[in-house]
Amino acid sequence: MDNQLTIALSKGRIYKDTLPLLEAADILPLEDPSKSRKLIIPTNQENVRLLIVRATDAPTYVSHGAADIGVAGKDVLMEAPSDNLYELLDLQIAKCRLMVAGPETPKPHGHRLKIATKYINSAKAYYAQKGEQVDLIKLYGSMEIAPLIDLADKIVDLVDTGNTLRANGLVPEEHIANISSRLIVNEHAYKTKFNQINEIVEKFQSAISNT
Ligand code: PRT
Ligand code: MG
Repeated sequence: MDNQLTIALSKGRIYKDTLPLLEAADILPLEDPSKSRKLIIPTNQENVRLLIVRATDAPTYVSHGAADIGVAGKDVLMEAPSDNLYELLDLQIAKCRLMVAGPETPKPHGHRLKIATKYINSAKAYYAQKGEQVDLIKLYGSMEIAPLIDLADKIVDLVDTGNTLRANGLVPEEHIANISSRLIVNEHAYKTKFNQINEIVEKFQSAISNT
């Protein structure tokens, strides 16, 4: 019987914050992905392995069953909803806020508001719900630059401490959503590997409520 379990997660803050939860489930990675170049990390449990993927790709691996379970930011799940997966737990990690931010002293503009963001769908939904017509400009990173060089009037981005905004003369203006990471599970794997997955879910759950 195939009792191999594959867990997709990104390195960086999600890995760092998921590690204590994995430990609570007695899953101990045999290598540190921040030091290793390996993208498939074995664990102390022979049949459990970690896939180190881009944060935005974790739901794709789980949706297609290439990973059985995974960890993904709510920002990623909101922006590109995936089929064939359940969002089982709010892991209460990698928390931040999705916000509108703009220059401390906004420049007057005679056009529709231009918003630069990598969260096009979330921004579109937010402004539609406000009944405001805006032009959206897709960027893949360093959004904070856009208002400084007049590519856009404002940005929609994740904010944690606010240091990145401040360093670029921007201020948070509107709160769109609270963000945290979620445990996602492939629907088919949840049936065929229920006991194995459910044990992890329960151990994660009690580790979360103990913090
Ligand atoms: O390369 P890519 O960015 O696609 O993915 P990644 O593998 O680098 O992922 P990572 O670690 O950047 O982000 C993974 C997840 O962490 C995101 O999907 C969020 O759910 C969550 N998270 C929590 C954050 C932040 N906090 C955060 N502060 N993701 C990004 N940031 C960035 C933000 O975009 C901005 O540039 O940090 C900056 C703001 O931080 P402060 O503290 O200066 O406000
Ligand atoms: Mg990043």
